Amino acid sequence: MKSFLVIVCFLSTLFPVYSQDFVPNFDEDKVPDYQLPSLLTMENGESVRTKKQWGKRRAELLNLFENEVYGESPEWDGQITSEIILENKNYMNGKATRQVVRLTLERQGQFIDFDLLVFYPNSGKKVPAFLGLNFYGNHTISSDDQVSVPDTWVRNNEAMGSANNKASEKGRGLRIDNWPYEDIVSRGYGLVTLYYGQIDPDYDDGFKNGVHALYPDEQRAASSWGSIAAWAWGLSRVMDYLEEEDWVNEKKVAVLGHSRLGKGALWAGATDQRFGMLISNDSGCGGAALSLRKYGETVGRINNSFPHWFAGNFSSYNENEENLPVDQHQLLALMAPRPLYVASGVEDRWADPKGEFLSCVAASPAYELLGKEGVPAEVLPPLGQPAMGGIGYHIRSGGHGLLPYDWKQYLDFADMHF
Ligand code: GTR
Repeated sequence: MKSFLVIVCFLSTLFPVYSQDFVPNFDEDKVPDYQLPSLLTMENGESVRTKKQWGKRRAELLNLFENEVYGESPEWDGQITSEIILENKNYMNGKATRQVVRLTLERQGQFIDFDLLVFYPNSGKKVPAFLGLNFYGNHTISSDDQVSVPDTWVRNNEAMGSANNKASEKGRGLRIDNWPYEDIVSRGYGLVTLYYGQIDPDYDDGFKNGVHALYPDEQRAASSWGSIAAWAWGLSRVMDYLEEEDWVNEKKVAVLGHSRLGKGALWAGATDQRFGMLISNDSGCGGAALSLRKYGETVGRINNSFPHWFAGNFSSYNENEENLPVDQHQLLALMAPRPLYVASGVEDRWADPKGEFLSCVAASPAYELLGKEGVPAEVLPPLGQPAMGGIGYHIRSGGHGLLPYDWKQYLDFADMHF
């Protein structure tokens, strides 16, 4: 009996059980024939040939993604105040400043706090910076206990020391490899990160908590903002703050996100053109991967597992991708002409690495129209051989994760463009 259980456990790591009625396709031969919705044809049938026409096409596409996929986020009409609650100007032997900055967003008597963990080089110059949400709290990116553990809702994860939706000291420092601030600062960049659950806790509560609570009178509709849009909206509020800061070059802020937060980073780039570079790490379905391929995670599967991530309308395309008026290459094109990097892990089949690459290829004509290079590869590049143009892409060995290899490429890509 014991050996039977061991075999079952071993097999389930090779073939994860997703749900009784969903069998993901991981077979390239079973990818259906599909035709992507046209990038450079207006809804009225006109071809897009000029920058001006692209401006109109971009607005059409943004509107479709807002209505059908992520939901429309409200305009910000509140106040943001900031307070430095921790500062060390002699961090990394004097090379860096580290801060915790609390942003308080206030709107019509409702408040929410975002705690930013900030590192920047003491160069005395305005520097480019990476901005990204983290999964388990800022304390996971700090080995000293000055950076506090979040007291808001956290996903349960034994390895990260969170249980009963509470974070704990056990997670301290465990994610420093995912956020290698020493390398980032040594190469002349700042890093700003915050815990994503402070913006919107990642569970279905009917869109009442997190930043949704700043809009208590909002009438929820099938096109209202889901959690991915809320995380993206939160990134824009951080940008509001960064625009006022002396140490950062606000034209050179790269938003980076992994997985669900990669979906959020892309939506932030689509809705807010102040971000100067966008980086999607293993974002998969609803991120960089093409939905029409139905490889790995599908629209139906993601909406069933995470009903709060997207606009309600997105679920009308469950097992009905053919009727989606947009696909994700058009989302990537909304970043143009700003530099965009998409990265995959070869074992991360759930996120459809090939679909992420093909999406970059199909987004490239928008870059070319705006005088930039798209992704400089026609077929999936070999493992560990990044293709870097206006769009960068790599597929590396290994699975789902934000790894030092990924960061090395992002830093090189930022050097190339910033
Ligand atoms: C998975 C989800 C993916 C991806 C991932 C993550 O469960 O199916 O779309 O977002 O979570 O965020 O780690």
